[in-house]
Amino acid sequence: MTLLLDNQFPPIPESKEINTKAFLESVSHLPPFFDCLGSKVFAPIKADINRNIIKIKSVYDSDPVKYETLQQILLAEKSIHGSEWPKAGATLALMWLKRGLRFIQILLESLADGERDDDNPILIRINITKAYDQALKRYHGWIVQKVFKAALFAAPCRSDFLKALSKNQEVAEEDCLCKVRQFLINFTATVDAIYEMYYTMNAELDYQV
Ligand code: 0SG
Repeated sequence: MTLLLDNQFPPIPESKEINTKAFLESVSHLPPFFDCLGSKVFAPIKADINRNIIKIKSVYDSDPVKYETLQQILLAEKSIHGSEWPKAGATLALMWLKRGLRFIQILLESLADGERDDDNPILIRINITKAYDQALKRYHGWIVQKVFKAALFAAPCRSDFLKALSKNQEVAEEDCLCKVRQFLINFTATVDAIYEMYYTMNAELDYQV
């Protein structure tokens, strides 16, 4: 999988300031992963995440020194956008992207923790639903919740998902989950730091789409 096993997120420093260039490099491996999931239902999700990344990248590319860290982007945009902020620019894109990242984190944690639906142990719907309920549902109105339900039924079964995580090679489940746990260390620290930054800077919004 181009997403996980070969592309660990870098560790974050004690200051918890996240380097924008390194972050963009890490998240750039997420969209291609959707092509391994085997259904066109995931195309809008891939497009949404791609749009978030492109928006953050275009701000960064406009002045890599000024926007060296994600914190610097939020601070600068707060003064640039005035009363529109935080519903503007890369701040808005990262607000949504971090929710998708939290979804991925919870999904992987749930799989690594061995959570299963005893009635349907070959499926991962229980893991996906847990991630959705905790990371995204509160921000979605009923139409988008219906899109989620469609995506849920198109989701690959457990073995195919783990295979996709392993670059479509057959690997022992426990080996794959071991790598997932390793991946989650820096990934979770990064997502937590972004959430903390939004909380500290009062940049989190609670509306539904
Ligand atoms: C095994 C895989 C299972 C997958 C299950 C998928 C579950 C998720 C299904 C949800 C489907 C959501 C589809 C898209 C929804 C979008 O409407 C929302 C809101 O999007 C934001 O809206 C944009 O992202 C913003 O873009 S911006 O860059 O230009 O700023 C902006 O347009 C904003 C509108 O703002 S407003 O003007 O109103 O202020 N997006 C989401 O909810 C994020 C969905 C992320 C899903 C991540 C799933 C990852 C699956 C990974 C599997 C390993």
